[in-house]
Amino acid sequence: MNKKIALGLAAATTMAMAMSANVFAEDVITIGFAQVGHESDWRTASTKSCQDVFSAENGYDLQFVDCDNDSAAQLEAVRGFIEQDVDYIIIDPIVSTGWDQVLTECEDAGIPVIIIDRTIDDSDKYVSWVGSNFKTEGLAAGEWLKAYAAEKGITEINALVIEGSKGSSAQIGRTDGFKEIADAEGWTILDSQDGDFTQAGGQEVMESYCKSYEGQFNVVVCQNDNEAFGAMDAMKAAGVSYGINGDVILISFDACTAGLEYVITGDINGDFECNPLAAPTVEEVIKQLEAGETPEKEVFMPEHWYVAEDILASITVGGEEQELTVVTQEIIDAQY
Ligand code: GZL
Repeated sequence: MNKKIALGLAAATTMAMAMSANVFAEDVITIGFAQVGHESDWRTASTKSCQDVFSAENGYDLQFVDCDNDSAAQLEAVRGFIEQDVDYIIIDPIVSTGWDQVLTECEDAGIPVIIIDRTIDDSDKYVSWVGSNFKTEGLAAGEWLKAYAAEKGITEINALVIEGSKGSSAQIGRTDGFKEIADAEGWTILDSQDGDFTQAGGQEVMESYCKSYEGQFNVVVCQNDNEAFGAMDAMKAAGVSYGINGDVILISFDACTAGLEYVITGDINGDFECNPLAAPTVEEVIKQLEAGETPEKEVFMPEHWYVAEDILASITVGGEEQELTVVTQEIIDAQY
């Protein structure tokens, strides 16, 4: 082959590769994801769900920011995504307020925003929210405790609550839901403090509770499993027994794998699931938008109410009968 033809072919090949790369670049959907942080097993599963779905192999360029439970950093991350001119922004809002200004900036930049998990309560400038009803989770925990106490012949409830990160919709909803049942049933909530959804936070608050309320409480409500792990360590150190064979009924939320392992052993009496695996549903929302369709404004994740003992089949939450699930190894093996 003469030199001129060879050079021409090489140039054409280079052009074709550049075009295919360019075509690939245009086909890639860029997503900015401002995640709460890395405070819990639940959060780890939530992050993994997004990273698995929005991968390069699946045609995405995921710009991930771990905001380390810092609201100012989260707003800054979102503004960074606007500057990068990403195609979509996903936010799991650390707290539920202070969002309208930055969401207006996203709207002005023509970038659709999808909220996952926690809610934003002071703006509706987003396309969809995919998450859980936290008040329902709190109501379910209260309704379960009411039925469980009746079944066990427990007539007096003196509860201590270890709340999640103050101002998060998960903390607000679970607190309000459980308190609604407590007030209706005349239970006493001796104290309710912020454990920040961490194991260290749960342990610190429970250590303080064991000193301040020694011998006065028979229920501990932890607003996530990692707080429950810390609370168990603190109660053990203080000589307080808990679980199905203990003096204290222990209630938790999230139902992560490690949490359910404590349910099957009877250390946690009831664990109210909050499903972190939102990414496949978020991808469906993005595909609808790519196709010019209008997604649902709210999409609720499926959840289960897990218990250690097979003594109650169901509870009634908000007038609706809801099944209770006794934890098995098979359930644990399939959990997130
Ligand atoms: C609730 C989620 C909460 C989990 C915690 O949907 O935002 O934050 O319950 C996590 O484990 O830290």
